Amino acid sequence: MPAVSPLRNDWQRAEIEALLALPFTELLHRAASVHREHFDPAEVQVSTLLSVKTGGCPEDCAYCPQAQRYHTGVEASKLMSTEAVLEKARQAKAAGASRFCMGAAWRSPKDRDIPKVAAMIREVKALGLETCATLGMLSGTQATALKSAGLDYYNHNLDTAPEFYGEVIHTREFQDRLDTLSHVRDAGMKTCCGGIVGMGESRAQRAGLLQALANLPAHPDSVPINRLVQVEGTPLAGTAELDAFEFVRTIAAARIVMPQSMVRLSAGRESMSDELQALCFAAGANSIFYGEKLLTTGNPDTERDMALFARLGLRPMAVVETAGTVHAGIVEDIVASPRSCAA
Ligand code: SAM
Ligand code: DTB
Ligand code: SF4
Repeated sequence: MPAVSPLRNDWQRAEIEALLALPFTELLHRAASVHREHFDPAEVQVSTLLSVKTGGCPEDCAYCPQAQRYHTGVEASKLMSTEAVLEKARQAKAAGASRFCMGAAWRSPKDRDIPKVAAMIREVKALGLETCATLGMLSGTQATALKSAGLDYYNHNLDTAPEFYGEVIHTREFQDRLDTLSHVRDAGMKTCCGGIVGMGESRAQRAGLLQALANLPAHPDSVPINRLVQVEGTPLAGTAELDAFEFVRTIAAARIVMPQSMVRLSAGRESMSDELQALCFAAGANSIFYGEKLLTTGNPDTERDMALFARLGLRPMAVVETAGTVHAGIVEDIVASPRSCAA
């Protein structure tokens, strides 16, 4: 067996299904071993989210409380001012976040929105935070403009397996997502790309999501695994809840198929016990969203997270400035060997 797991982008569905079907402790052991090849398992990257433009979205994503067409009680608001965003970013930094992610409930930004978002990015970056944005579909020109403003990461999820996608979203195609990701990579930004589980998909379809992520031209730098937050008024409210061990299995398989990526334990943490979160960290999750709110729904409060880190002996990953670029502390060797696959 090689000392370090090779980076592959030729994963077969059956291989990932076989991982998901391993005895639980064997799967965790394998994932934990892969985790240690590239990371200090005591370090967790910490990102804070802010909804800079909430609600009123024209899309029909069946999980989303911000879609205009569902009656979820989320009120639509305009794009926040740069000063208001900066205040939140300062608070996030003071609370210990290393990355600040700005989300907008857009299908895609209008060209006239880009300079406003670019100003936010420039100023947040000047605080010494890594920057991330999630604004919907991007054109190549828009991606380049955001990169020039200093955007480090762009979050755009595949959300689910290609064959389950049509059950969840009808207003844009799976291929549109691949196209945006390709614009983001071409502009030289890092990709944050994952999905949601617990939407009624099968285990084979969870394997399909992981296969689609791992077989992208480059593994996403960051892979958010969201557990569906069921919001009253959305079509997915009332979906049978995913078994907790199945969720941990998904995290473990993500760690194995994308060994150098940050696997983020994302939405859904608020309703998870500390013990379940600990299992996720043991299975190779090494990133979280931190702060009382995600975009419109709740997240554990910072005191609870800090207490959990202390109980588990985990540390927030530091941010170090190198040659004008901000990198998470322990990823220097990864920066030197990007996650493009040899194949
Ligand atoms: N509008 C942009 C877009 O769709 O790309 C950016 C924001 S959107 C809210 C970002 C991601 O949040 C979605 O792709 C989805 O994976 C996740 N998300 C949204 N609602 C969620 C929910 N109720 N539970 C879990 N994840 C959710
Ligand atoms: C991601 O994968 N999860 C985050 C972030 N990227 C933008 C969003 C989760 C949203 C959960 C529902 C809400 O708070 O509105
Ligand atoms: Fe709109 Fe994004 Fe929500 Fe879909 S996930 S409805 S695109 S805000």
